[in-house]
Amino acid sequence: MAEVILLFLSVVTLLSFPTTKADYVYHICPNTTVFTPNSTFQSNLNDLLSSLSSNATRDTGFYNATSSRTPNDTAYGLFLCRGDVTTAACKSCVTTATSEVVQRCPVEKEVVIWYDDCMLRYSNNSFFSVATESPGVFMWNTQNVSSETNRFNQVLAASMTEVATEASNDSDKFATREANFNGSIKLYSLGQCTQDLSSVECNRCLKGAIENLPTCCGGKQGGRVLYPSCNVRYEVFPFYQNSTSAPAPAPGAWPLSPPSSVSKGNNTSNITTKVSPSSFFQLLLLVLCLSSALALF
Ligand SMILES: *[C@@H]1O[C@H](CO)[C@@H](O)[C@H](O)[C@H]1NC(C)=O
Ligand SMILES: *[C@@H]1O[C@H](CO)[C@@H](O)[C@H](O)[C@H]1NC(C)=O
Ligand SMILES: *[C@@H]1O[C@H](CO)[C@@H](O)[C@H](O)[C@H]1NC(C)=O
Ligand SMILES: *[C@@H]1O[C@H](CO)[C@@H](O)[C@H](O)[C@H]1NC(C)=O
Ligand SMILES: *[C@@H]1O[C@H](CO)[C@@H](O)[C@H](O)[C@H]1NC(C)=O
Ligand SMILES: *[C@@H]1O[C@H](CO)[C@@H](O)[C@H](O)[C@H]1NC(C)=O
Ligand SMILES: *[C@@H]1O[C@H](CO)[C@@H](O)[C@H](O)[C@H]1NC(C)=O
Ligand SMILES: *[C@@H]1O[C@H](CO)[C@@H](O)[C@H](O)[C@H]1NC(C)=O
Ligand SMILES: *[C@@H]1O[C@H](CO)[C@@H](O)[C@H](O)[C@H]1NC(C)=O
Ligand SMILES: *[C@@H]1O[C@H](CO)[C@@H](O)[C@H](O)[C@H]1NC(C)=O
Ligand SMILES: *[C@@H]1O[C@H](CO)[C@@H](O)[C@H](O)[C@H]1NC(C)=O
Ligand SMILES: CC(=O)N[C@H]1CO[C@H](CO)[C@@H](O)[C@@H]1O
Repeated sequence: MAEVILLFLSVVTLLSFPTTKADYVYHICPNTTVFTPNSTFQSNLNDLLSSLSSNATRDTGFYNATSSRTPNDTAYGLFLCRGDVTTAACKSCVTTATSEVVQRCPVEKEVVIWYDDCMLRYSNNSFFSVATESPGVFMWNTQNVSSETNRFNQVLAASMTEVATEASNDSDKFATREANFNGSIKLYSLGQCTQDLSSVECNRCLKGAIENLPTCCGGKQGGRVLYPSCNVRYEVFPFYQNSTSAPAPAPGAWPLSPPSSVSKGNNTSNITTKVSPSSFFQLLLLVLCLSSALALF
């Protein structure tokens, strides 16, 4: 199969207002590996999800679990909350994820679902401690960097390198960085790995994600690369809570953040070739359509 399927959709990311409902971002569950309804695997999966959900109050924001009746039908899973979210927000996000995932992926064995505040992953294959960088989801802020693009890229690259180093060595595998671009614009960067990874694996995963930023998000004011084992994001507005300052993003500086776009793909080089001007144009149309559809609600 030489064709990589690119899926496009639009999501509206809101500034981090406290909301009760978790903001869904994306999910991936190929229908190539499915289980039989009411099978042993399904029972194990149900146990796994309730175990993850009941452990969502842990203050590390991470938990991995295994559920096994017979050796062949083991379900492996984990959740990871963004490093800055409160325990209450983490619990709420994981609760939402564990209940919604069975609707979005009712019979699939290999699943990753991302929300703004957390992610949930499970599989019938053991995946703990190994950095998984595929499949990946790319998202970018549709606003362009309007001037000094080269210097913006330099500030971004420097911030991301620091984030990767710091997150790899952090006990929670999470780091953020705030950098001045100029007097009026700051760049906010974030990187995080699942906590089952070693420093070395985490660093490898983050570096791989960061290498994709120019491809997915070059020239954009914001971007994200989401992998099953790690993720990075940058924006020119604060999208995370800074633990050392009051969690009150200045709403005047940047209005509601614009829609982001998502593209999913298997392999970087193929993404590069697939995001051609024509598909980018279709993407813009789709973003516009979906944005207006979302505006109806
Ligand atoms: C899997 O998904 C593809 C594309 O969404 C679809 O064409 C195919 O019929 C699905 N296969 C099964 C077994 O559901
Ligand atoms: C997981 O499921 C897939 C597809 O059903 C199967 O090929 C694979 O062997 C399973 N893995 C394990 C460890 O049983
Ligand atoms: C699975 O179990 C549920 C409840 O036990 C039942 O309603 C459903 O018909 C079963 N499905 C299959 C495919 O056996
Ligand atoms: C995690 O979940 C398991 C299974 O539901 C439970 O036995 C365990 O006590 C939970 N741990 C915490 C810290 O809630
Ligand atoms: C588990 O899988 C192995 C080979 O994949 C098979 O020989 C064995 O019978 C299976 N056991 C059960 C309980 O299904
Ligand atoms: C961003 O730049 C691209 C190419 O330079 C252009 O096609 C697009 O319309 C610009 N987007 C915005 C929102 O200005
Ligand atoms: C900062 O950069 C932005 C975008 O390049 C530009 O619009 C703005 O005028 C700059 N501000 C200052 C004080 O240079
Ligand atoms: C982690 O910290 C140690 C010292 O505390 C340092 O030697 C090492 O280079 C750091 N690793 C990374 C990946 O930054
Ligand atoms: C948090 O904010 C303080 C002051 O506003 C700043 O000095 C610090 O660098 C910020 N920390 C991060 C991780 O962005
Ligand atoms: C969680 O992951 C670690 C590897 O990082 C593994 O050793 C441990 O057994 C896993 N815990 C469960 C309950 O599967
Ligand atoms: C990604 O592509 C590789 C070949 O380059 C293939 O083996 C793998 O199954 C693909 N993964 C997915 C999730 O499509
Ligand atoms: C997964 C996939 O489709 N990979 C393809 C990416 O593109 C190269 C050529 O550019 C192919 O050789 C790969 O098979």
